[in-house]
Amino acid sequence: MNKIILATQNAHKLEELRSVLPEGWEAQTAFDAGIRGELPETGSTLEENATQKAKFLWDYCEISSLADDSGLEVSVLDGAPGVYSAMYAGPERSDQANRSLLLANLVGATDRAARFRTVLAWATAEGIQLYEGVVYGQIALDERGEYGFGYDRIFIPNDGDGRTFAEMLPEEKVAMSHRSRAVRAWITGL
Ligand code: ITT
Repeated sequence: MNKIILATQNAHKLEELRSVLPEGWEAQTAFDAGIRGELPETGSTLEENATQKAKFLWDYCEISSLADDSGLEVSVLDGAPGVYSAMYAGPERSDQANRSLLLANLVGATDRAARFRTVLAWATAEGIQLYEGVVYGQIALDERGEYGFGYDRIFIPNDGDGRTFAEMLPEEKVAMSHRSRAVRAWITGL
């Protein structure tokens, strides 16, 4: 059994990451490793934040650690909310407020192209490796669906059938998501 720590405190991300981990890998959370506060996340890029979180856990317990930092990048907003996706509408980090603000900022926009991007940082005794996963899509006109979290109710992947991520079963989202693509890149690099 390979023991690793998933350096994320977002329960939805943990569930999605766990569902695509290879056989024989046992994943603990930062909480399991004894971390009670927030993991450091003060960078201005997904790469910096993922690196900070993974390195913090490696330095704390010297167990290989995998951190996920993700964001939604909207073309007409020059890549916003991007690295600030979790607190787009303010420090309360409300998924509902974030989605409402994004839809309000896109009223009348004909170009609704966006992409979800995940950066995984893998911290081991050898240092830090970064892996990326991207999924291209469109921002819906309204919220649709009940599954998922964050911006899933307003993101329609181009590779799908017109449903938002939140209208897909969890396994359907995972089959094409930014996060699972990044995990596949990590597995290939092991
Ligand atoms: P950790 O730092 O503990 O991993 P977090 O929620 O702070 O958790 P991020 O800094 O990566 O995670 O924030 C990314 C935000 O982007 C997250 O709060 C969601 O609103 C959104 N997001 C990320 N992945 C998503 C996905 O697969 N579907 C929908 N929204 C997503």
